[in-house]
Amino acid sequence: MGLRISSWYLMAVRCEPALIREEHRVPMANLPILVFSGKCQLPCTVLGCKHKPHLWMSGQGGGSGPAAGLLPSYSPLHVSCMNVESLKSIFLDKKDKSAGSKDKGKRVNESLKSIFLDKKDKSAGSKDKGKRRLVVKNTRPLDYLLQIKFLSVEPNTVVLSWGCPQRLEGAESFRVEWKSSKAVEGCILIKDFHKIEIDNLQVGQQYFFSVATEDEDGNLSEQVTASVFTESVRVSLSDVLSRIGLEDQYDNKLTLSTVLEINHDDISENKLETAKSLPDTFLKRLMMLNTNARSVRCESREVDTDKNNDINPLDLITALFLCSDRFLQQDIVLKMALCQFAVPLLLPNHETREIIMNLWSMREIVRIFRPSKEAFIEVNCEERIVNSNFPLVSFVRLGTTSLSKSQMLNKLLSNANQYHDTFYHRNMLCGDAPRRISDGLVEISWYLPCGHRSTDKFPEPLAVANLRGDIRTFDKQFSFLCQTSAAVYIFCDESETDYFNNPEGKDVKAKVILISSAQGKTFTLKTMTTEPCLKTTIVTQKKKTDAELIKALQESISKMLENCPDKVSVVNLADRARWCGILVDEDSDECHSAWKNAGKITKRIVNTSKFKDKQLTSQGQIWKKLSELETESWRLRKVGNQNTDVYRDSLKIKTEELRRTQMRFEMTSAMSTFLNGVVTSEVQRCYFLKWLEIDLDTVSRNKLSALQDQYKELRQKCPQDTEKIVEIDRQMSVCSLRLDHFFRECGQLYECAENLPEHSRQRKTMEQLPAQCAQMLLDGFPLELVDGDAANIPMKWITKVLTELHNIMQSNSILKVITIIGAENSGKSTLLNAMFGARFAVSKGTCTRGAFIQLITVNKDIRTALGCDCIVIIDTEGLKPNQMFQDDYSHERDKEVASLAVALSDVTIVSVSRDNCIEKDILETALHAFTRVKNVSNTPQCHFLRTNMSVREGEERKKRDKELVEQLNEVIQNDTWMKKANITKISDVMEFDPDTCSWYIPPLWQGTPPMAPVSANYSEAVHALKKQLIGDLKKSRERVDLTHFISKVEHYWKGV
Ligand SMILES: Nc1nc2c(ncn2[C@@H]2O[C@H](COP(=O)(O)OP(=O)(O)OP(=O)(O)O)[C@@H](O)[C@H]2O)c(=O)[nH]1
Ligand SMILES: [Mg+2]
Repeated sequence: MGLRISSWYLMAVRCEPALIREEHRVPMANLPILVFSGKCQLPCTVLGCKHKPHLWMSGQGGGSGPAAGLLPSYSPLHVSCMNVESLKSIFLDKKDKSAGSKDKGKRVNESLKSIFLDKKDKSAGSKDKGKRRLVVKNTRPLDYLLQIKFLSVEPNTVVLSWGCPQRLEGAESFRVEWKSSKAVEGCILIKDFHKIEIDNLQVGQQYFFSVATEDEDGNLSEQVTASVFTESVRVSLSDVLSRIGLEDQYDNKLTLSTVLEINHDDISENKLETAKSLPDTFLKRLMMLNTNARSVRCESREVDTDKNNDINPLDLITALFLCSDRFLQQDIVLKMALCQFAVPLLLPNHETREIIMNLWSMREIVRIFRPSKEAFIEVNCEERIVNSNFPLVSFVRLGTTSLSKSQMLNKLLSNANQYHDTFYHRNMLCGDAPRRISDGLVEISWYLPCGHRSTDKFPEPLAVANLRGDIRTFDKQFSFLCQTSAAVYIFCDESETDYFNNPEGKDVKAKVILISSAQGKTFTLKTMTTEPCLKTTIVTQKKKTDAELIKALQESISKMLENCPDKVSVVNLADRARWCGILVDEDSDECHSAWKNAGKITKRIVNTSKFKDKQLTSQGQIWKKLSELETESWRLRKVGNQNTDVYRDSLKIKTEELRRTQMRFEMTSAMSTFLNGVVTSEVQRCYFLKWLEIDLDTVSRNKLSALQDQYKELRQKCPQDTEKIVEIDRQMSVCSLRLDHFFRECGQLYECAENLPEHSRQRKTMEQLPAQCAQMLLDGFPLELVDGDAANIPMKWITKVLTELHNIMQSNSILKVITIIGAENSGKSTLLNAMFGARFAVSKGTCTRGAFIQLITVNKDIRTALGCDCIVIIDTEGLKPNQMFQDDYSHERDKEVASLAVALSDVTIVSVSRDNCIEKDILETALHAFTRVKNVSNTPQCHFLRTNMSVREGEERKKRDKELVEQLNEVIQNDTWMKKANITKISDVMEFDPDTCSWYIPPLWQGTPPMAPVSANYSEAVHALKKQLIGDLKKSRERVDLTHFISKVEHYWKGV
């Protein structure tokens, strides 16, 4: 045991309790303790060492801040077995505090010397020390020293506490001594505290700990002694990671694009045979929004019945978070929230002993709900959850409990007839397996009302946190929750309440309620106060059953909600976390500077439409006009009797004139900030784009959300009122502002840049842009292929981006294409996102305009089997059956886009409709899209899809399939245009087998949103469809690479 202070350069020590960063932990053995003055609110790096130093001391020059107080003559101070609290108690001699002189430094040094008993000194039997330790004068009985308690016992560390001697008066210290069966290991004197953490112990060894009091004259009381065995198996983070095959990912983080890669599991039946397949299986299922994703266990366990060999899903999730990059973490959290799984708020890292708060990871969650006030006026709240201010209610436990806290919480938060396992609990698959790395995890979830009294458990929203593990071991997490929650509910046994006798300066803002159980049989709710002393007040009678307890909890929370509790947002929680010494996931330079850059753009936006006019000048009317001229030169709709060549020439002259005007536009400040944000390192660019996406959503949401509601309502209630529908559609287009608008601008600037002087800075930047944009596609961002507002493809730009992509892929860019077309707002984008983990925009009203592509790479192992290196997914604008006729042919856009998508695809999905009424119209429009490209492309494989529809197998299904074929034939027979094109049967335009290619996708939600998770049936259907589509791709023989794809895009777009 190395109790050793190797040098004595500590000067005037000026620590204030509030400034101690690691309040309840011991500085790890062999770590230097640096002591500074001033406040450290943020985790910091000192001398290249991150977050390790926790003590503060004024340096020779005084000053404040982490670096300021570092002693120039500092050399490592090795300390073991020393709780910061105790060190603090030594330093904080009240008399010393007021002083500030060299003398004080001396005194402290002396004090330190007397306290840290070096092992060498001990063994040498230094006369003085020997005396101090052996002379026991005035031995007092130990009745006032309560029993020693072991708060946590780990392989190398033991935390013990002892009672508070009631009869002790004045400053008296405790001498704690410990020895193994072999020898005395260490001894320490501490003051005012009754708890200590001792580390560097041997694994699986018996230790004897004794505590005695020592008065100012060095008189010792009798000792109280207790013994304990340290844990024999050391299960470290790396052990768990290597068991599940993530050992390399701790340093080399998993990324979203590797997770989305098409691999073996997508083409064959995947069997979960070893623990190493657990992460992949969990992630694949989660990406498909499978609510059973967490229930994974490897099959080999059937022979192996020892539950200790199982991996607890909470360990799996913790490991995955520790091994994923920030962007994958964000995606995991988003998908977990859609599945209504609780998400990690405080993530422990047992290796580094750091706790990380997830704020960035939660930034993408947006929820729609209806609190009582809004329910009254029948409007929804749509909010980004990290910014929402809700009361936080935390649930923790002291000791062990017979009932599952998490299961209890699930029952508490589930609406009637809609039970859902928000928190994973011990009665679920592998939920009883030992938790090796996830104790100390704090998860968060939200209860959000839908505005119906009969359904809602609580009329107001609330955030619920759940700490895994015992509060005695996870004091930091517990303290954080006590400071931030409106209420903390503590599950504990009646016999354990003594624990709260000693609050140790905890800052408790929350109302604390004990759920006190008598041997796990009955439960009583008691409010608890610790100031001035522990006092509990019973608030409920004894509850015997779970149902009774849940009712009592529900009443207790409802009452709290009625009393206007303090509210807090996740963003506020992060501020508090920093203060408590918890790291926050977005505290990195890259994230912060990206946020600042994005803010430079968004803070000047007052009106989105005006912003577009002023800052995104190259698009808008001029690009629309250019597009009209360009498409007219291919389609010749208005040529009339004119000579086509002459007509084309006249269009060309007008086009060139407009381009010249466009070129004269100056680069705007918003665009130059945007370009700075994009032309940079990959990580920084991803942060920037995500921040900008979030900020743009914030500035446009209110107006857009109301329009989307109106649009949806009109579509459902008055579909015949096309004039109004078109007007709202126009307004949505005017006020929407997304990343796509900035990339559109890039496209236009790029097309103009070739006319800029060769060495101009702007031209140079523009020339880098396509490669950055190609990398963006690889990072999982979608790219706009057809601009939905101008109904055109910026051909030069798209060509360059895809060529760059081809280069990045080192020419291994053989691709196959899956396309979706069909009824608007029928869940097409939602389906693609669930199927491939894509990020296509989804919204309540109409949303996708034009067409977007996303790239999914194929794992090297199956490239030969699948016959391609990547898959391009094309999401298209919904087909509008009753569109108003407009002069500019914009009503044709959806059909043109659909035709292009069909022509490019190997497999096409046609989403028929969620509302049966317009099914036939959609079929007709879809068939037209196939007809247009009949002669220019191969006939693609086609799947017809009805979303939001549960159809059982058997007779019902057969009947429906038959109806579909009949409808298709009917359309073909009655359609004069198709007749003219010589189409008489389905197989003339597509490959379609009604037995395998017609699909019924069950409703997305299981129950009533916002508390409804995605339904397991939806996810299963999506999974089956994905397997089928990939099987189809395998069959398709065509081998086209990106360069060829580009020419196809141009060819078909001009031809449709
Ligand atoms: N109730 C219910 N809602 C769904 C279902 N599928 C999708 N949605 C919701 O419907 C809305 C529209 O979904 P999108 O995926 O944007 O539909 P889309 O077909 O891509 O829409 P457009 O691109 O505008 O044509 C979203 O709010 C989805 O959450 C479903 O099966 N049931
Ligand atoms: Mg869509």
